Amino acid sequence: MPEIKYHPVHDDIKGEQFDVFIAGSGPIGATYARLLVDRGYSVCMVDIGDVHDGHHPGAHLKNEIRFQKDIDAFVRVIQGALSTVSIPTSSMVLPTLDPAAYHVPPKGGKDGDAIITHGRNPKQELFDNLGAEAVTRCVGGMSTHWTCATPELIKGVERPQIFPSSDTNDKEEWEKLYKAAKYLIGTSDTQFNESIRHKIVFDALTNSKDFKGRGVKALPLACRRIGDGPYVRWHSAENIYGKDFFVKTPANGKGIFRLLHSTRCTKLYEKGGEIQLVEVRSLIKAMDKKNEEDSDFAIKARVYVIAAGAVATPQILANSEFGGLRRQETAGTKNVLIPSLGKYITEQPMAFCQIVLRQVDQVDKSEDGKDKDANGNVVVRPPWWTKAVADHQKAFPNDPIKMRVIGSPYQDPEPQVNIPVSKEFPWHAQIHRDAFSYGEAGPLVDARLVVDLRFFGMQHGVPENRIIFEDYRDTYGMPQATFHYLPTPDRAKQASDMMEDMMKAAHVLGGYLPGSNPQFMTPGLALHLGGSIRLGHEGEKSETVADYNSRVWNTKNLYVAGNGTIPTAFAGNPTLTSICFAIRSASAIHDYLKSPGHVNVP
Ligand code: FAD
Ligand code: G3F
Repeated sequence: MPEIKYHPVHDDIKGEQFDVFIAGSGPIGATYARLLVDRGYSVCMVDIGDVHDGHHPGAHLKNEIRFQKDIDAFVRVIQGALSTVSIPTSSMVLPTLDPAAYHVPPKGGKDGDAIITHGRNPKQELFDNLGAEAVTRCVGGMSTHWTCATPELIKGVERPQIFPSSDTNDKEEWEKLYKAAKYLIGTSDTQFNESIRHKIVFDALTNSKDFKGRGVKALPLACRRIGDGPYVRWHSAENIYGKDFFVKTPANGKGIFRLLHSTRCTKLYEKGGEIQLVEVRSLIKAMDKKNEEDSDFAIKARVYVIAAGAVATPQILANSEFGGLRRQETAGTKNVLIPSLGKYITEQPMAFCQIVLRQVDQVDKSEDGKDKDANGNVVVRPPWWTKAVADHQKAFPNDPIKMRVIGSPYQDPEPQVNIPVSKEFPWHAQIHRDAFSYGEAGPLVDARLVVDLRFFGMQHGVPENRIIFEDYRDTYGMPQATFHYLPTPDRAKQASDMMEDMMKAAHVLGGYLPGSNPQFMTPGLALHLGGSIRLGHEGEKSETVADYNSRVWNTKNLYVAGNGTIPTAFAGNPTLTSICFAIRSASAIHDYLKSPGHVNVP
């Protein structure tokens, strides 16, 4: 182990030994921090990214009024936040470039000479890439701009088994974990109940022949409506940290918390299965070339948690030479600490389209003065609906759509409907309105009438599907990630069935928005990469990275966290389940730290 000198970026942490070190400040790192600091431990967290808002570290950016009034404007925020992981240089050949201009061969020179800028990767092939897989680097991670969909994974179809030999224990454990996770992130499925569009979509699907009995329900979302008005507070890592978490002097009984932003977790040093210390780099200090050497320093802790997302977590472990490097694979992985690092990855195939609602003319009384549905049947509208329409008509008598106006005090909340995963239909459907890096409604139609259909399929882990790290470096100086990923034939067939199902749902609701016809999205766009640091049971050591407490096999004090830990095929959004694993793991860390030989907490 090389000698690393302690280097004080912040004087008060010079040479200090923390109980717990955490890499990554997203919702999963936040879960560990909150639970361990609340139990009295000292925690040092580093994040490679910057803080957007010093008063509210890790806050959801969509809470800005501007985006609540115009959700489409948020598309640019998401696009700005995401950095694509691996872009094949062969996709960048420009045949029409001026012949005299500098032509770089698509594969670069020798591997070591390749210039990696913004994810361009000479080792990445087009055909087996996860071309849209991306990372976010900022305090709060992806939760600063996520959709907040927080469903449970479905037992028997997607959910991993923590206790495979006892159904009862397994069920009880998951109930306990999901309850705690929902509390921490603040999930609810009632915040869009009083939305005309939500009810139109919900009723149309529930009453249709294809979706009756499919368990159509409100999409569980981590958010709260502000009063009974049109605006919503979206939750993020900020809510997990909780109030007054970043104060220097902790409340009685609570531990110390230090966050070093713009600080890269570079490498862990291990001896005899025990992590001795972690090397980190202050990226701010390193910006001045003359300080570069001084910008690397060490942090010492009793326990190390790597929660840097499903790509950067294995990347840090690979940079520590624990496994996952192409060089090691070529040499044979027998002697590496984590032979399965980055293998068996999963990602969700994704189908998408947008429709323009058909039924909106029925939002108010028809000409004979009675409320009627699309088939002309008389229906009784709930009082909040009739009041909303009456208020709207009073304020906007000339609006041809008898519905509340988006962006006005009469704003109608968006639809947030979910068709959950089942054995027969193994995909997760969101029929809603949300911003992503695509799917802007555009000015051609009244945005009130547009509904997004996002269907997420699943893939199980196979060893050939993997993320592997090269010797050359990405923009942040870490080993460049390459994907080798193809859907298996059975799951490919399921994706095709899922597309058909989405088209049926679209047909129930309206007509396709021109330009947003049914399509498969570039693999990786779901941003639900799983399996890169997967959990397993004693008998599964050779195909997994860590046990069900998230402790890396053959180590005493190294834990991994995030969606990469989920070992099963899943279609639902994974973050809630990753929070569950973090809760379970934080509890195991507490047991470890309070055991003899470790710090004693009350
Ligand atoms: P991240 O949120 O990715 O955080 C990882 C952190 O690690 C980052 O802050 C990063 O800066 C830091 N980091 C990386 N490398 C290093 C390093 N070397 N050293 C130090 N720090 C490092 N999921 C859902 O379940 N439901 C949704 O509705 C949903 N919607 C989404 C919508 C969008 C637009 C996007 C982009 C994602 C969405 N996701 C959703 C995914 C969700 O945001 C992630 O699952 C979740 O944020 C993962 O949490 P995490 O803490 O593991 O990782
Ligand atoms: C995903 O990462 C989220 O989980 C979804 F909820 C979201 O709608 C989607 O991205 C957008 O493509």
